[in-house]
Amino acid sequence: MNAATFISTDVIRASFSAAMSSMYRTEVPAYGTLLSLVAKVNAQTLAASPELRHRLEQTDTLDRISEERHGAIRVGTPAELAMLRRVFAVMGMYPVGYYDLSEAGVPVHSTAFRPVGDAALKINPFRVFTSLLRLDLIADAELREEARKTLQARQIFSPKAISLVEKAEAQGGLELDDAALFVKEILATFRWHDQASVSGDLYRRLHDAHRLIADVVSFKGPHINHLTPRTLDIDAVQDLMPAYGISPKAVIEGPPTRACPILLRQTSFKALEESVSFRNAQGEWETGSHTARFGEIEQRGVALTPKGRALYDRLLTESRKVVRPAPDGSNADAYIAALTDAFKAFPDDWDRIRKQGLGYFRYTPVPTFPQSGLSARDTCDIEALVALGAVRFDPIVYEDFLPVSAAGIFQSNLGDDDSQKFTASPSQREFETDLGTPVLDEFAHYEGLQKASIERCRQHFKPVALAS
Ligand code: OOG
Ligand code: NI
Repeated sequence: MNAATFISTDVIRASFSAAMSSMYRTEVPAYGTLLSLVAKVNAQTLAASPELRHRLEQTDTLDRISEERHGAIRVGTPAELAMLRRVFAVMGMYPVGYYDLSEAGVPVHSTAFRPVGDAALKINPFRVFTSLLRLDLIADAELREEARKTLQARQIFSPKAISLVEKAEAQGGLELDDAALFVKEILATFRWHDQASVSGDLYRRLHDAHRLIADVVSFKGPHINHLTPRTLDIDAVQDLMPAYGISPKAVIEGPPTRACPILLRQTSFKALEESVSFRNAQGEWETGSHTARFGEIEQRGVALTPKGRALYDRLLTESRKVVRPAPDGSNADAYIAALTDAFKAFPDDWDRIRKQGLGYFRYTPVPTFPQSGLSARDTCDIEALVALGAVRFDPIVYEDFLPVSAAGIFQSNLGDDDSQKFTASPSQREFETDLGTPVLDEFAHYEGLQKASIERCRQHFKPVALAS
């Protein structure tokens, strides 16, 4: 087998992301509307801010934005999760981070499969937030057993999909025809099924335990539940959504509006009520409904260091002590005011964020800088290089998720009446055992990117300094 004829994992991922987007546009037309709105706002934002355009061009990240999105799926068993890990690896996507959603009243824990490393991210940063249902959080033992049996009985991957994953692993890649078939077969795993695989009665009991349990257990497969394009101005999209016939949730999750965006801001529109059918005791189909699929948009900012993240978490908690956002949006203005007020304590210019060690940055040599004037000492000191104007710095984009925001998104889709509570019970160890591998530590990853960029700057100037 000739490795040279294998299709790159980045190309398979880009092709899968495009296929997923086109499928979801057909399944949920409002997603298509959202895509056009985001494209329009992004173009306007770039036209109005040459500085932002320049930064994106300089860092070679302008092109990826129009193609950028994340999706979310929820699976029911450790075996399904472990197989997904193998599926995503064929597309160059690896599990990063652990998210415990139980503390937010959602009986799942999660990771994000995504490309790692600069080159792969630039080509296509497609990510999939992947949750595993925690049956251990269902209190009713009988119902738990029924749910377990139902999940055990299903096979969410086609035999062809499985054999292509095995082939990719054995050969070290896939050739063109196999790669195309792989995309098609895996896409089918995530499509919507309007015929439930459980009876209406079981569906209702699962639904009463938690709406999300019904969503995971009742269907043939883990339908994609949303796809999220990336916008450069989330406030503008939020304001324009109603004019496009889409009604957004009341508040944007995450940090408030800022000159220098940090982490992640997200908003969504409510899940659709969709018609589904269930088999009754006589084996006939009965019509019912299910709400699961929704739309979301996000704006990404700088990745924060542990110190920056601790400050973010503290300020968010402080603001929520003043006002907690009500699911019906009734106190949205008061919440936004409290949030904005709390975040006055977070520096809002890139240099202070950088100097105080709150965010991660990528350093690049300024090509026009005359190298001859540098002393050996300057070239070893990144601060000196920055001060001299020999090196520029750009924020490293946050590629991951935020558990509190994820919980807000989950909640807004569960409806205002869902008050089930679980005790926080993170269990990263079990999750990683089920997954079959540890998840990557996001901080270590960003730190590595920053360090490598500093090293490249040093190398760039070093030979000249030594010669002088
Ligand atoms: C996932 C919710 C989390 C995000 O953007 O934070 C998420 C889900 O609803 O399954 O996608
Ligand atoms: Ni999402």
